[in-house]
Amino acid sequence: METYQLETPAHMRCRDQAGHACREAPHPHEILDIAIAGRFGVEYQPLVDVRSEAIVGYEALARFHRADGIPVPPDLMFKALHENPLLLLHVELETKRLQLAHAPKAQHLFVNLDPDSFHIGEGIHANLFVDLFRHHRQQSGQHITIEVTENLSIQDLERARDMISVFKGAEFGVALDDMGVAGTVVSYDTLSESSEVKFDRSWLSRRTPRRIDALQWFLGLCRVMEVRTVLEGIETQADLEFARAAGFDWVQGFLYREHFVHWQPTNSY
Ligand SMILES: [Ca+2]
Ligand SMILES: [Ca+2]
Repeated sequence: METYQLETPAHMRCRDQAGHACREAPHPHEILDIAIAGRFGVEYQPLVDVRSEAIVGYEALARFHRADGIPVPPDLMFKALHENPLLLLHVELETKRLQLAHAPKAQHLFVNLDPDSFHIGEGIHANLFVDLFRHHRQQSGQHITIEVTENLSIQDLERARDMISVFKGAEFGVALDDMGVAGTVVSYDTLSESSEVKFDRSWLSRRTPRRIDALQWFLGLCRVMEVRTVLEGIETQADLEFARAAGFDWVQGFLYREHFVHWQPTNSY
């Protein structure tokens, strides 16, 4: 399949007068069209080692757009898909296949997986997602880490714990995503089965002495438990210096925008 890698073209950007991306909930027929016609792409954001500043891997993020090329925010798309489990499964499988197939060459590939999708993908003998990721690992030799998606409800926590155990058992990495926001899945059990914890950008924006103390305590715990720490939302050199001084292992964010990799099917709009 023909591919190109570039920033979102101007005609595909949907912005209001203040320059923010549009936040209109997509109509059901748009959701169906996006899902069936495969109007989705991938944005790969580099994960960077704080000490060497080398790119050690990428996080694959799903991107969706309508037939006219206007992007649909992924959170709104997934919210709508949650009301249609089979459609959710279809979109998750198709987007993960693309994310694996077009992944930049790097030691690590991080993919996001919703515990609900994982649950729907459960078969009699195997799970569709475990099979998909295992196949890619065998073909590419790439180390795959599953990011446990943020903003889980209480009911989701049980499913998240199941998912973490299955992937850990199949020798995949597991990253707890968005440490710092409410509803996080972090506990002693989940931490002991994880390879990474990803701290959200609120640790950069709200730096009270109490929060810095709490951060140091948590980073120390991660070190003791041999869990790698990642700080997201790095935008400036000062953010990077903060991450370095705090002792994070890896960072991610718009400071590395020029190294983002985009994949989009050429004929999807
Ligand atoms: Ca993520
Ligand atoms: Ca995140």
